[in-house]
Amino acid sequence: MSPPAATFTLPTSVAGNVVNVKKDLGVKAVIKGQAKTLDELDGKWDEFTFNPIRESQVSRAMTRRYFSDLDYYAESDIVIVGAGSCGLSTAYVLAKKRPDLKIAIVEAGVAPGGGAWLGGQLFSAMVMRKPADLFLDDLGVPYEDEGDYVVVKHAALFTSTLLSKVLSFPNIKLFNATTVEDLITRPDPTVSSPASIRIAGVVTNWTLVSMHHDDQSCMDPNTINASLVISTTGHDGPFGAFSVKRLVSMQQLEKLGGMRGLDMKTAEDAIVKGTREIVRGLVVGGMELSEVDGANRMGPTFGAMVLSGVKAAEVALEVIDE
Ligand code: 48N
Repeated sequence: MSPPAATFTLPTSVAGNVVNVKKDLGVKAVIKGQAKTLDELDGKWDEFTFNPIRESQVSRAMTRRYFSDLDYYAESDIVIVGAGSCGLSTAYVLAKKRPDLKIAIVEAGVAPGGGAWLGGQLFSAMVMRKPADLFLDDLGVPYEDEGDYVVVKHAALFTSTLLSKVLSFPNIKLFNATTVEDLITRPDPTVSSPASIRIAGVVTNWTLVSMHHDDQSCMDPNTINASLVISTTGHDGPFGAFSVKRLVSMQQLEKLGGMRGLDMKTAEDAIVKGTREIVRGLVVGGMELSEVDGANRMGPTFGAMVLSGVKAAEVALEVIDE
């Protein structure tokens, strides 16, 4: 399922020079004499030239697609907040299981991936304790088997593979450089206490705008309505643990549990087992959860992130149709 294709016509000035124009979104213009394979370009650099383009075509190619996506995902089935290892793992499992669902991922950073581009202390290798190797097998990421755990030779190999698979799904759109700066709420009719809410989407803004609300007024946000929000915003960073902190300020959570000291064995089991729907319409996973339950941190091992993502996807499919 993809947003409706943007339609536009090629300016006649270019069409005249084009040997073969295919009237589709990815209009391919073949100019006489160009190579047909990469190897054929060898030694032809003197007569080489790019196909013609007007700057307005580049601008329209970007803006029409972006705003068509923004319009299409304004009503999403699921919004995932945070494209770190947990959020991306959740997206991967959901998109595979339910190609019918419209899934928007909102990531504050320009670069998605969160803390999973490096192993620990800026080292490259990434450790995952079994059975998280099952996720790597499903993803097709090679690793060295060390018995009770496996080692991916570079964390970026894992994250780039996961990211490329997630971005290839037609029912997923990543809005990066975009921050969730609030939650859309509704009274929760299924709970007696009047103050109870259910989450019905997210409030977003360009991240650079979100970071300057103190020095510019009235930079109002945008919104995405969704049946379910999955928050995986991590335990630190400028926006870390966003949703659970917002639930405390909305008196939906009494207080933050506060992440405990490092204890790999305790932490990883707790994060995976604790992944759940915190309030109706909001599932929390990954290290953001440690701020709710006061779970220990696990440091430089990532098995709990991917399996928390697997569990968050399972919980989401259980509750989304409620
Ligand atoms: O990688 P993170 O920070 O979070 P997780 O939970 O996916 O993975 C955590 C993991 O990297 C660890 O911290 C490891 C295991 N270490 C543990 C330890 O003990 O130290 O990704 C969260 C993403 C980031 O990319 C943020 O930019 C993004 O969420 N984010 C947001 N995006 C949109 N709107 C927001 N409000 C927001 N807040 C954070």
